[in-house]
Amino acid sequence: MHRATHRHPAQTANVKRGRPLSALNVAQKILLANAADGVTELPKPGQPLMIKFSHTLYQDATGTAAALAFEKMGVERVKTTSVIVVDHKTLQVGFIDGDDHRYLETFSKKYGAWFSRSGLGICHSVFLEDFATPGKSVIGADSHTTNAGGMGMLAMGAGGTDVSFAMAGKPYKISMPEVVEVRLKGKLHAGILAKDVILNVLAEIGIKGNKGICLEYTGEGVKSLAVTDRATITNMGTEGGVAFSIFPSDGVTKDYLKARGRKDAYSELKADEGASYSRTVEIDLDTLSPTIALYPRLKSMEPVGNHKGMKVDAVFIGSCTNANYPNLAKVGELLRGKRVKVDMAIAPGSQAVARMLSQAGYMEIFYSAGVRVMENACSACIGQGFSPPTNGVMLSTANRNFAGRSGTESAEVHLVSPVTAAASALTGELTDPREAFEGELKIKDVPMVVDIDSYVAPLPPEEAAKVELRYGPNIKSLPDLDPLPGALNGEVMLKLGPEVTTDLIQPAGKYLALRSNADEYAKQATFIQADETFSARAIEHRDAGGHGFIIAGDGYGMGSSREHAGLCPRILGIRAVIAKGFERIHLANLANFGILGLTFSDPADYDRIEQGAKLSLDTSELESGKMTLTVNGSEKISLDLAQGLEDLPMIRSGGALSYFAEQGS
Ligand code: MIC
Ligand code: SF4
Repeated sequence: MHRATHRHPAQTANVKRGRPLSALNVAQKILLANAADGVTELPKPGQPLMIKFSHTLYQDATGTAAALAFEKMGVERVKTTSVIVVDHKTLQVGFIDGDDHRYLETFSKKYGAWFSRSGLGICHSVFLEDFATPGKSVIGADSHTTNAGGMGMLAMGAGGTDVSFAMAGKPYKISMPEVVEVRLKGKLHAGILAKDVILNVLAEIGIKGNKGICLEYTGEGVKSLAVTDRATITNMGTEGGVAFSIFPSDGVTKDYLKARGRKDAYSELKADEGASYSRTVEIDLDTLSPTIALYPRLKSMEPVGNHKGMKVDAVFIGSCTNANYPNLAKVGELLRGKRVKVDMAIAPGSQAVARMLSQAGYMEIFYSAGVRVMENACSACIGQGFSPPTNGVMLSTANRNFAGRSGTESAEVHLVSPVTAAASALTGELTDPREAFEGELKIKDVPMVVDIDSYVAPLPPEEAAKVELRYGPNIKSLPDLDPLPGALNGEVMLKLGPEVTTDLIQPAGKYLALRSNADEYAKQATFIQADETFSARAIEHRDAGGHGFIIAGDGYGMGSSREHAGLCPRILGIRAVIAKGFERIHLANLANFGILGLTFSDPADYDRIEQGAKLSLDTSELESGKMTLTVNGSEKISLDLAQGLEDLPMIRSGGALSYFAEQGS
């Protein structure tokens, strides 16, 4: 039998039926519309729901591993509208990145995906411009895939393996979220951007403990927001850890699609009269002020005024969050006829944005203001160039400011809106943008640049069949992972505190080049910032037959969707992570690579295990969801399985790919 016809374990989940709902909100409507065949009602919050995604997205940092996984699935052609974008690894110093790009291009041609070459833009920006479709759904191997929620699309991030399964046509299991309404009152005023809105939403909902919810934006304020503004807001729902965020699809959406030459993609999406929500958060746009998210990990969201005068060494304006035309044009208006006092770089979100800036004359303004214009790519957002100096302070318009992500461990990166960043570059210190202009901050209107021919379009099946995949010396196929042993016996290789990010587990920056060579990536980078002896110790322990454990606090695996944060520790012999709590995407990634995710039944027991402690765990008990851990031969600690029971067969078999292969044999 053909392998692709077998079921991913996620598929076998029993979809529990809830009560039929009469008046539906937008989130419920879109979930129902994209539910897998046979699902006619929504389950209760927390219960599994199978989604059949219409679109999938890969980028080049997570995409090579995901593509290698897809290859192993033995499927002839993608079953979704698939988009593959080169945007992260664009430094291309040496052959490694170029080889990855060529591999992804041949992969796209062979399997029927759209391909966007390096320099054409950031995956979420180009996806919004040319592919996002109201009412449809996308799952992407990048946590900010949520960006397309601004278009009224069900848009979620996941690990690359899960995205590949979706691309192969498999339904994907989500946990039915509670729908939280974010009601926007009033309208945005000059100098206040969508970035300030989302930072204030995050201040309201917090950045932890939100994985069971999704956010639906409602209220009169919605219509004053452009599609790009809406996308900024849904993009950064990820920083709050929510499953997804969604805006309705309305006249603003229709006009945007029309301007992009895609009017047929429009459909209306609105909540039914009387639709209800699990709770409501109200944001009054009229009263918002420019906001800053302090380093690190969006520690707190505060009015810029609280830190006015903070000295700034460098300013970066870019990233999928807000490097769109209206925002960058506003930056142009602020800089018109002036000169910046500190190093400043701008990276437009896409080539279309860059061309519009150029046509409107803003590129000339940037250059004459002394700004460095970088590539239309992720660039400094992911430490690919423009790293700040030692102990430097950088203002960035990106969505994340994890320690070390900028490429400079000692630097502090604070997150602000593009106009706050530009106003501060003019003074050399944190500045309220409203001090830098008078009136409305009007921008030049230019027609949208649409260049669909810039993509490599999917080849017809007969031609695709002739394409040969091209690898390179650094592209190594994914390792075979052995099954879970009946008992785990080994040491705590590392004990960590709360909020361990995937950047701490598996850093990007200069290590990004190694994404297609998991063995080397594991050896050189895993936990390097936490403990540079980690990988050598883990390898020694693994080779001596030990099973490695990680102990951590709450929020383990927050941040990026990168599955290498599961795969690389697994290669180094880690078989279980015991934490006070996990983030959604990372927990799924651990399961996909056969690593057990376990939580303390009593969180206080975290204090009873030290690094180096000898642990043993009988894995035959796992099906009960509860188990007893033995510490140093005698002490007992009770643990709960954090992953779903339906994930166990996959974890037992060593991970998603081996499970899939077993099922197909
Ligand atoms: C990020 O912003 O951290 C990334 C790089 O886009 C990641 C994906 C990755 O780790 O490659 C993400 O957000 O998922
Ligand atoms: Fe790229 Fe940064 Fe967006 Fe991630 S958050 S996709 S690195 S621009």
